[in-house]
Formats: sequence, structure tokens, C-alpha cells
Amino acid sequence: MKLDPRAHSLCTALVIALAVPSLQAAAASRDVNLDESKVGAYELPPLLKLDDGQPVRDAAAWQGKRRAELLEVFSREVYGRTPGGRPAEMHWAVTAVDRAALGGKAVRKEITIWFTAKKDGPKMHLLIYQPPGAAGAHAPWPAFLGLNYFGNSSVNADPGITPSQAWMRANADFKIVNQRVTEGTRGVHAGRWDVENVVARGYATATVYYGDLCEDRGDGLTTDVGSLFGTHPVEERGPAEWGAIGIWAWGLSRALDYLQTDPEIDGQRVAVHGHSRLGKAALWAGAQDERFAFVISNDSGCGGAALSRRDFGETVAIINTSFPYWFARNFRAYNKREASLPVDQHSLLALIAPRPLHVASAEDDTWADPRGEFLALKAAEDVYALFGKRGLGVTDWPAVNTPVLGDGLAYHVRTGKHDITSYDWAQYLDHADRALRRGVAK
Ligand code: GTR
Repeated sequence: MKLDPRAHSLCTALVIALAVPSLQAAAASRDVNLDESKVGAYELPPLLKLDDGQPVRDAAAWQGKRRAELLEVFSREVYGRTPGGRPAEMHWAVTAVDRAALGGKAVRKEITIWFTAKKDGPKMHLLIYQPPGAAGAHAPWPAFLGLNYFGNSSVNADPGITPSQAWMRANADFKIVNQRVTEGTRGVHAGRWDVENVVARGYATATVYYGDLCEDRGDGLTTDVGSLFGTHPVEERGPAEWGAIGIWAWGLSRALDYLQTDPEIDGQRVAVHGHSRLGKAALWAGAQDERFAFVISNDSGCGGAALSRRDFGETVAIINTSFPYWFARNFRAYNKREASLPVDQHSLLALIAPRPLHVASAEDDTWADPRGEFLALKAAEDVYALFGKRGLGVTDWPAVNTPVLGDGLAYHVRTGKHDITSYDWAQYLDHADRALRRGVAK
């Protein structure tokens, strides 16, 4: 559809207002393209060429050299460097178990993980639901792991989940005004987690409140996990020092550390997933930590699965301005200069190869550039091919509600808005049945 320029800018402002109300005033005044016919030409940086110009011809050269080069670029230029792995004194305790949760349909477990020896130091709370039944009968269970936005008790109305005491981002729908919330968010994101269904399909599902790791605001960088590593205030950070996305990704790996010790969970078959900003974190976690067996990006957009060079929807300049604490300071050098980035987001997706990867978009989520998410995945196919994986098996962007479950890679775009729905979960579960089930080839 061709629109006249005035109608286009009006429509642009309207779509942004619907997608991201808090950014409406700021973003509408900036230059956001939501018109496919105005996307300019771009060239993606090569995946299969080493920094010294030598071609990458096989999986060994990719794993042995190219992978490390690209990880280094993302660490230095995009997300910032992850300053360390599992702290030596990290320890945990199972604080509650209910073997008859959700009306007997699930086992609920709560675990507190302290990152230092101190009980009053940085910590996170992990919530797990798993299918009922004695450990050993069908266990260990393959699992999904993701961070949540409004505390563990937001993922289900289950009155038994311990509510979070941590700081929460303001949200008019849930009547949160930058405060510590206890009961207020119980069950508010139950639809996004689909716990009953996931458990009924034979999977465990585990989650941590992202605010336990890094509060989603500039000041959050120096508290919690940031404090553990001496992270500097947002504008005083070294150019390659990490930001919130790096911290959230680090927390996902620490949750996996625990899951790999839980005898009822199959730690070799854990999928990491995330929506939107937490989809960016899930991809970065999956790229760095090869223990994640399956990676899922739900509407992760700019700085996630969407190509930065494609001028559609949110841009590098907009995201760095709206959220200066999410990425490394170095990333700002690419504001309006995406073509000079030594990587694009297809390189991030390729870092997940040969492990199964699922990218999902929503038709009305133009801010996240659904087509750009598909094209990044398509471009990552070259690396999957090195491992003998056929990839998506389609050349064109699939129609809405026509999921593509390929070899190693899967993609779907559904009708509707920026969200996670039971339709999305149905696709992830179908993919997981192939990717995570014991006895089924990956
Ligand atoms: C928006 C941001 C997106 C996406 C989204 C979210 O404001 O521009 O990149 O991360 O927030 O996380 O919901």
C-alpha cells in the first residue's frame, strides 16, 4: 500500500503510540521508517570469512575460529563483555516444594540462588513447574527457561508462588508505580507462560524475575549482579563494559547451573527463551553459553533477531537513546551508522548453530521488524549448512500463521500484537518435541 507522506508520518506515529506508549513522544519525533518500499539497499557482513580474509569452509573452522571472532565483536561492540562466569561461592537452597500444585497437575519448586557466600548479597529466586509423577518414572524432564517481567508470581495465578519483593518497573495496567510489589502482579502474565499446557506436554518450565539480576533502569547497573562485578554507572562505564542485557543473559546461565544439578531436570535439554528485551537477552545467553540446547526468540526486534542494517522499525540510534543502559557504550558509535557495524544480528543467530533455534514475530509488531527477523534467520542458514542442517527450507517470508519448522531452524509470524500467546507456545512445543525429547535426533 502506498501512502502519501503526511498519512505515512501520521500512521507511523500511531503505530509507535500503540506499540510503545512510553516512547510515543520521543520516538514519533524521530525518523522511523515503517514503509517497506522505503527500506534501502544494504549488504550484510560475511559470516563465512575470517577477519584475516580466509574463507570458512567447514564446521571445524567455524567452531575453532570464526565463532570466537564474532563473539568477541558482540562483546566489544554490542552487548559489552561478560566479566565472569559462575562465582566460586555461589550456592543455593530449595526453599519450597509442592508436589500437588495446580490442582495436582504439576510439581512446584522454589530455589533461592545466592551469588556470594552472603545471604544478604545478590541473589535470585528460581521458580520451577514440572510434570507430576515420581522422579525416575519419566524424569529427568527437559525444560524451558526464561526471565519474567513482573516477578515469579506473575507467571501463574497459583496462590502458592512466593511474590517478589524486588523493585518493579512502572506499569499502568498492573498499577505499579516504580515500587516494590508483593501481591499486585500475581497471574498477570499467566497467558504469556501457558504453564499448564507446557507441563501437560511433558516439559518443566523455569523462570526468574529479571529485576533480581538487574533492575530495568540506568541505576540498576550498579546494584544486584552489577555490584558483584563492580559495574560502573551507566555513563561512567568503560566503552566495552556490559549493560543490562548482558547481566540478564548472565543470570540465565546461572539458572542453568542450578538446573544442571537438579536430578529431576535434564540439564542437557534446556531451552532458553525470552520475549522482546528478554528475547535479546535469551539470544545473547544462547550465543555465549553452548550448554543451552535450544534457543527461542519471541519478538526480540532491534538488538535481538532483527537486522540492524534494514531500516525498518526501531533503529540502533533509537534503542541506544531510549535505553542507554541496555548495551555497551561502544554500540552508540553505530547510531545512524549501522553499515559500519562489523556484525549484524544474523551473526548473533549464527552463533547458536548447530543447536535448534526458533525465531517468532507478530504481524502488528512493526516496531520489531518482523520481516527483518526472518531475513536474519535466513542469512544464518549458511552456518547451519556447515553442520549439515538444511535450515528453514523456504526462501520467502512465510504468510502469517503458517509456521515453518525446518531442519535446525524454525520461524513463524502470527497475527496480532507484540506478545507471547498460546499460539506461540504451540509452535515452540512442537519444535521442542523434535529438539528436546530424549531418543529423538536433534
Ligand atoms: C521497547 C523497545 C523494544 C523492546 C520492547 C520490550 O520499548 O523499544 O526494543 O525491547 O521495549 O522489551 O517490550
